[in-house]
Amino acid sequence: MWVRLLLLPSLALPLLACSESPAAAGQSGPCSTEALRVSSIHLPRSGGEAAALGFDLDGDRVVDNQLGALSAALAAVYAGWDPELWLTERLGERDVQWLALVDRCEGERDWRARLARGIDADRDGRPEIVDDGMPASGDGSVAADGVGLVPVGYFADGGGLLALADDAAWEAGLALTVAAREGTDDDVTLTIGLAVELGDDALAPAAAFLTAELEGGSRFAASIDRDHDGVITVPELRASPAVATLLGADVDTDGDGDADRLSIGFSVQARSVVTE
Ligand SMILES: [Ca+2]
Ligand SMILES: [Ca+2]
Ligand SMILES: [Ca+2]
Ligand SMILES: [Ca+2]
Repeated sequence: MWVRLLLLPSLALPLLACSESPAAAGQSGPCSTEALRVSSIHLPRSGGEAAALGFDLDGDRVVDNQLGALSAALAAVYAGWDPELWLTERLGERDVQWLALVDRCEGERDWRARLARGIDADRDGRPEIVDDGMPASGDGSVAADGVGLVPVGYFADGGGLLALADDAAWEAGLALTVAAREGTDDDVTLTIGLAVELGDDALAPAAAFLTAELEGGSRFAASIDRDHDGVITVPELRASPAVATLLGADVDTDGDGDADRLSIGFSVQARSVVTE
């Protein structure tokens, strides 16, 4: 389906934003880059869905989606935990500009996918690319081994508390893995996996969410607030045994035998966009 989408853009997507370039030696046709803007996100709602949306990012034959499982667990405990809702709203209002760039050459199975951070400083609807990481590449349905920009702080923002356009929300995730399929209309569904650090800045919205739940009488949140000051800090969150298990690194991205990053897997809807 993906091949058909990209080889017949004039039928499927009349407004495709392709930049054509001449074929290089050994390639069978012109190459193009299609820019897609992420318009909505879907995070796992259950352990089973976390497994279904995850990839094996480090080649040990175990599907990796630690943060997806954590988000599903929080959604099961807290009715108000809905980072998917808040991030999708910000993507829709274009306060968060998140782009996927897909490179293909006609007649080739090889393709590459990048996950980029954009801004639209002049608000003309055409985003400027701030950072496009390193491409994931593959010769079939899945492209792997890239570095992708991901607004992971918004994934930890279950209550919509994060300041808009927060630079600290973005991280460069390793082991970027992407699968793509054409949707029912002009949308493309991308399933994405990568390995992030989830630094203190990115985790802060989750602490703020639990502080708000603490005020609402959550016993789980009270168990995390060790000094009983009514505020859950990031160090308190990391120190909680229940949370620490799910915040432990689970993927070995540099092959030294020790897990060094946290995996996340999810899907997004994206649509062609003209970039500057
Ligand atoms: Ca694995
Ligand atoms: Ca612009
Ligand atoms: Ca505290
Ligand atoms: Ca390692």
